[in-house]
Amino acid sequence: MRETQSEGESNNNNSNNGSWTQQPPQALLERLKDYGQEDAFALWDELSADERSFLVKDIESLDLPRIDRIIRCSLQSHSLPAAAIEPVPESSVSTVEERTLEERERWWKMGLKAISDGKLAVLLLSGGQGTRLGSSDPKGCFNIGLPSGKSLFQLQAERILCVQRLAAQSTNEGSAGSVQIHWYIMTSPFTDDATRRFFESHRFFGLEPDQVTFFQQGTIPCVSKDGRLIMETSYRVAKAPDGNGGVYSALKSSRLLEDMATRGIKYVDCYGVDNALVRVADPTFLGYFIDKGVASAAKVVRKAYPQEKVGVFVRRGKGGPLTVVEYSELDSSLASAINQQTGRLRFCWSNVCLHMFSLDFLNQVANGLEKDSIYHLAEKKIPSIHGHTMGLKLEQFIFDAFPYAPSTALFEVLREEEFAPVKNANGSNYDTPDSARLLVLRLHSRWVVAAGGFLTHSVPLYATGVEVSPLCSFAGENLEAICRGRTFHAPCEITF
Ligand code: UD2
Repeated sequence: MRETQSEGESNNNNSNNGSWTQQPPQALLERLKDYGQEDAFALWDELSADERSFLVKDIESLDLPRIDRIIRCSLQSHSLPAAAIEPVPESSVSTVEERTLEERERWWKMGLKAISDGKLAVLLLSGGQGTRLGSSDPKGCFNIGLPSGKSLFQLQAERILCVQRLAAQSTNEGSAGSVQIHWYIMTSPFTDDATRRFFESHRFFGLEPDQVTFFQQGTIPCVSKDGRLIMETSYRVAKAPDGNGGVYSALKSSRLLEDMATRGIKYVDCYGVDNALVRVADPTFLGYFIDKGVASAAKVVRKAYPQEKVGVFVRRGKGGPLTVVEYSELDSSLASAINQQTGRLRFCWSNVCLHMFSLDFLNQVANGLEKDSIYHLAEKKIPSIHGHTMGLKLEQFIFDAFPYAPSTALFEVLREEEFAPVKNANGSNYDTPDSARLLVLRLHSRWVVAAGGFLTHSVPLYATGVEVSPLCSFAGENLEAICRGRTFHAPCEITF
């Protein structure tokens, strides 16, 4: 396992080792005044010497010109009317309906070949705070209650192991041990330590430790609606992760794009941790991506209902680039707009945080970051010296990069096969560990029956059912030898 830290915040070493006079350092106070942020020192007189030292170091760690530019540009941009959007042209979407068996098989083989050639890396976005789930642990640690009790991290690690095996078998040598997929895992200060400890305590779920690289995304101060820094305590600025779009600057500052190039990586499969059905390192998606020769691609599902909390792919203006409008920013009338010809939602292709990028494109994005000062604003309750106060988190989104892609392809997948979000605590109406578990068990039950197995109850009961270990099967393949003619009783996990 390799450790890298993103520079994230510049270190400025002119603090005078903490022995403070009665006044804040004048130069620093003047810099704060330049940006209207002198209130950060408002409680100076009440602070102890240690607290004063901490506060000065905290302020010095901020790249004030950059943060000021982001706050101003983002607040200004937010007040402007949203640019006109159009549905994506159907020609941009590879639909399940039109996909032939020959194509699926060809893409699967192309993907396995590229994986066996070491050209694919996996990039996991795991810096989010699982506040909606009600768990203080990183989301990947979450056990959704499957018969195996496996966490999301373990399910994903075992899918990587399965693809490695399939790729090795697909090559002439067929040597099972020769294929290794490198797994880059982006954490944040809120998830890093617990994530590393979880992997170590589970011995990396059977992966080689040195095929996993953890790196941290940056953080950015939380601000009031008029752009002032919010103080979490009297000597600490409130900060939050800079959004899953912070991955680009984190990859750059951790020098991991060079690391990928050194490993011969050409393609990066990038996904969100909180999807129990995510097909990590999906050979079919990779084969499609290579076959289309695009720089970026995303898996999409048909939106289930207008208010579903998913981004939707749109085109900015006539002939404009593809991008995503997040659910929190899509006008409700547009979310409900119906295509009169088809009767379907006008904006129906949902982003499900399943992306594929060429390494060249990631380098292009990472080198073009400076000009990107517009962050999304999320209105949240922020812990502050005045208790929880309504403030703004500033985030970049992973899909903000799509408009810079020379070409983006959308690959429809079935939500019942590949999208089981784990967002909200059990008891909520949707996207809970219970609903995700049910989706997994229903899919696996279909796999077992299709492979000639029998189930003592065909549709999983609410609580449990029959689970297929990712070590056995990635997408339902190779189950005949295990299942044919056998009867399975819930709860159970089918494994080697
Ligand atoms: C995300 C998508 C949304 C839809 C939905 C489906 C984004 C911006 N939005 O919405 O369009 O696909 O998922 O479930 O992708 N993360 C980080 N660092 C951060 C914030 C988030 O790594 O600073 C990760 C997080 O751990 C998760 C993923 O990004 O793996 C999405 O997290 P989210 O909860 O911010 O996004 P959500 O569910 O609101």
